[in-house]
Amino acid sequence: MKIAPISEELFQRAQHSIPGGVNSPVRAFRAVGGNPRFMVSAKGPYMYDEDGNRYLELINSWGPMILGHADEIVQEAVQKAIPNSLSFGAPTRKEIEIAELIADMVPSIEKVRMVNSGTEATMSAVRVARGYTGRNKMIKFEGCYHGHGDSFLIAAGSGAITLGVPDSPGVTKGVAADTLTAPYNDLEAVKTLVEGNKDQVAAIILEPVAGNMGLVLPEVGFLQGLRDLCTKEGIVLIFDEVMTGFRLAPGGAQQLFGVTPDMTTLGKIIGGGMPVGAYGGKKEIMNFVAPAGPVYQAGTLSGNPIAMSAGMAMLQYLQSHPEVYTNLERTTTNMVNGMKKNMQELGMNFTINHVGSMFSIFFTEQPVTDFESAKTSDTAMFGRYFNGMLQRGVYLAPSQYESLFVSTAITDELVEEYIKANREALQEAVAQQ
Ligand code: HOZ
Repeated sequence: MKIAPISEELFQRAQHSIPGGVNSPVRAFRAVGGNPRFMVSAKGPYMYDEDGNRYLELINSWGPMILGHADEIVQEAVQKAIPNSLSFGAPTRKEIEIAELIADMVPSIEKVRMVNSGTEATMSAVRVARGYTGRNKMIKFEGCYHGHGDSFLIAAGSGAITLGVPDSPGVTKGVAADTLTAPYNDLEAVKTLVEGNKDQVAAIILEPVAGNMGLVLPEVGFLQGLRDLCTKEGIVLIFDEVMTGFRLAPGGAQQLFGVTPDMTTLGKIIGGGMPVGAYGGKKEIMNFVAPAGPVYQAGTLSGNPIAMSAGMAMLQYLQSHPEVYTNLERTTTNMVNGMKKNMQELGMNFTINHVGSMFSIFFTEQPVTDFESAKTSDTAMFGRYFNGMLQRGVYLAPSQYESLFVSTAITDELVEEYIKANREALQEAVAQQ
């Protein structure tokens, strides 16, 4: 049984100086009840909190820690870079090297601009698509989350759904009018929107595997259908691969599914745990970005030397170790199979969505293919299950509407421990019904 009085005290204290006590909403545990744990360190598969509790963890900083925490390869690269100053605000060789590496790994990217977060990447990519096409509107999908830029906070996933504010106050009517939304996996709905807004749609943006309404996979033909539609209508197709980039394959979901967008946004793994994002794509589009072209975008800390060193070490490792992806797939499949067996034995309603090293459990009997079906999950059950896992030393995403991420630090023994904790936590959650 994990008790956490120091974390509780810190959370109370944090309320006075930080909105809601946290710097990113999902961390506040509001959707699952209880108080967030305040972390002090992490190594390999474990995080350690202020109270001395250890957690086997499945969020991995929401994706970046694909090699587990405090991986030596990334840490050494950072340590080597630190003595040369933390920031220059002037170009470096490392920025060229990482741009070349990204272009080599990600099928759609010929040129790339480094930024500081996934949010910056998506905001900038849509601006470039608008500048390039001379059109204003954008299509996004219900339950997809592309960071907190104004135009994305319409029918948004992640913390926005978790807190019940998918359409955030503070977004002007004008911005909202330029954001059109369609259900995920509904190609016909997208065609109707495009038809009804002829020559006005600059971009279609989506997570090629959605990870912010829980994990939702693209149905066969959906990505290719969008690709064909965008080509026909002169619309810029943007894959938001902030979560899936370098995670589902060295070249991301676009490599896994064999569909190449016009632009791609990246984050998380690309920084090896440092705050990095990037957007890139075809040369003819990226040449619209200042100073090559007229679409303005800039950043004092963009291409930061420490962040570039961490990212470079991470990406080089992943490119030269393709077995990472087969090993992660095997580990995750074992976890998923163990969970399915547990839930079948308990006679529970469930759907588990899984691809590569990402998965989500939904407590519903129906397949989860979009935001509407994701919402049929029993979120009260999820909250009890989450807390049962936490008490058994397993840290999951504190919301139904997130994906879990497996790292290479999860060994076969840890898979067994995880499945055992899963069984006990489910039994408890069912008994508390
Ligand atoms: N919205 C992020 C995951 N989809 C959560 C980020 C965080 O709380 O760190």
